[in-house]
Amino acid sequence: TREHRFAAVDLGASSGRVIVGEVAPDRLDLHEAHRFPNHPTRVLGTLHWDILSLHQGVLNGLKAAAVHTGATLTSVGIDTWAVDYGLLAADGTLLANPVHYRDTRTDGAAERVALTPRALYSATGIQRLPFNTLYQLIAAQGTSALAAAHRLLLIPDLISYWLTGELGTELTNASTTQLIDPRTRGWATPVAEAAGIDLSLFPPLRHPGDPAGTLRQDVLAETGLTRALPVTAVGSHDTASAVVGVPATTPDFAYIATGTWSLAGLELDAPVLTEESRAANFTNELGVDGTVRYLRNIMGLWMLQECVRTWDTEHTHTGGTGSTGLTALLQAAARATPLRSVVDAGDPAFIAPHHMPDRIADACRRTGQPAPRTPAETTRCVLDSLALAHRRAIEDATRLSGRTVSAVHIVGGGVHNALLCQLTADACGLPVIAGPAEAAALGNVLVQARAAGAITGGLPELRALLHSTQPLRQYEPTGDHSAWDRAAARLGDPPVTGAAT
Ligand code: ADP
Ligand code: LRH
Repeated sequence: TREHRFAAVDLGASSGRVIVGEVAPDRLDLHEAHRFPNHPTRVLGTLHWDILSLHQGVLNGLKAAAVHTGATLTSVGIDTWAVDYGLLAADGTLLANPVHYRDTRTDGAAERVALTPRALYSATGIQRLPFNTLYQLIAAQGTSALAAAHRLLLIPDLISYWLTGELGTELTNASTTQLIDPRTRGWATPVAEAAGIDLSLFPPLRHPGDPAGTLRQDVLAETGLTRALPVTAVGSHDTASAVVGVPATTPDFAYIATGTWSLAGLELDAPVLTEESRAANFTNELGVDGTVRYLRNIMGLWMLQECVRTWDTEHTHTGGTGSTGLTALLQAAARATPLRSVVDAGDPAFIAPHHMPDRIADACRRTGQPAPRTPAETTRCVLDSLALAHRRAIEDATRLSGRTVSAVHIVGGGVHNALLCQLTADACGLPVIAGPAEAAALGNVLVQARAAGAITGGLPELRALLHSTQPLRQYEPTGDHSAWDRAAARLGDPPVTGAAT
């Protein structure tokens, strides 16, 4: 059989990458053509994405992909983090540099929506996170950029526009705006009206697998790609692509996409819009092939990244942010006292940058636990806390959806963190299947490959191909399970065994 090659552009909050996937019905090989850092930049007090440098990273990545494949790519797909956007003038000019979701301009914006939290949840199914696009747009009301805007493009749609000149709004990512009705999978017009948001800013919706234009001449010239190359819409929300990239072989699985965030939950066929679900802050984001990503956002490895950044500037931990420093830190954390102190890794108080070790220590003191003293102790606290939050999310998701789970899949950068994977297995009392780390890029490649006819089938078939081709590692639960109940109780959580029935 003939192989096809696809370029997946996958922009994460910590790094961007362009990955080439070589696909045949029984083969799936990945090659990382290019990886580049993603450094947000504060200007006049506002935290921005450095969007032009990210776009240059994409161009450099496509150039590297062209070299690697001898310019034989079949198509390109783009996924990035959710919720953020760029505003365009009528002539297509970017009116302002996109703002980072961790910027504090959205503080208090949720309180300014003229809808009750209950009405908003039953209309959109989206969890309350301060940076949902809805709240960002409310915070931006009255700014000259929004007043002048002709179009609003979510980040993957903006990159896609710069590559092709074509406008569109991809559905999986659009669902994170909190302006989509998960039952109709179309715009939640009453919500937009109540919030004073003009939905005509969004170009028409497109779906994963739809054509999204062809690379512009200037992009071809700059990247050394030779012929009019199609861009295919994929699950352009990185988490949508990562969930396609879960190598599950049975339907009763939970997933945790671990990177900057941990996104922990279940794949469902229909949204859960109950009051209990709202109170538990579960989200119903839209997935590929009509699915729903029923999950909760957990702070994820961001907490550790920010600690390492702080220690580095203070010269407390001289290992550096590179992978050697991280490996040494994780080895020390593995030897630290288990479950000495835990924090609520779902607490939005950890969203903003800066002073992460202090904020963690404060949270421990507030809950009557010893504050971690060393980088190893702090790291252990973060990983124990993430494992505990993973367990709680999976328990809550199963209870609220009436589903059962026999295994937990971990995908994303956290796959490289064996301690986190083992602690998650221990906390959940379930086997953890770890891998692939580049699940978002793989999900991106698979949706392109199916659109191009290189492979066929639904999500189970795509996942079977992942399962048979990608290296995976299984972690069995160990240790005293009740220790996790006792740790959870320190945060005020009821024992999970009781909650699950
Ligand atoms: P994102 O897509 O949000 O940018 P990733 O999925 O790339 O994030 O995950 C990044 C995280 O993965 C890092 O913060 C780090 O904690 C973890 N990670 C990556 N490589 C390693 C490694 N070699 N050892 C341990 N952890 C790693
Ligand atoms: C992960 C992610 C997550 C969103 C957050 C803003 O990269 O897309 O699903 O909640 O970024």
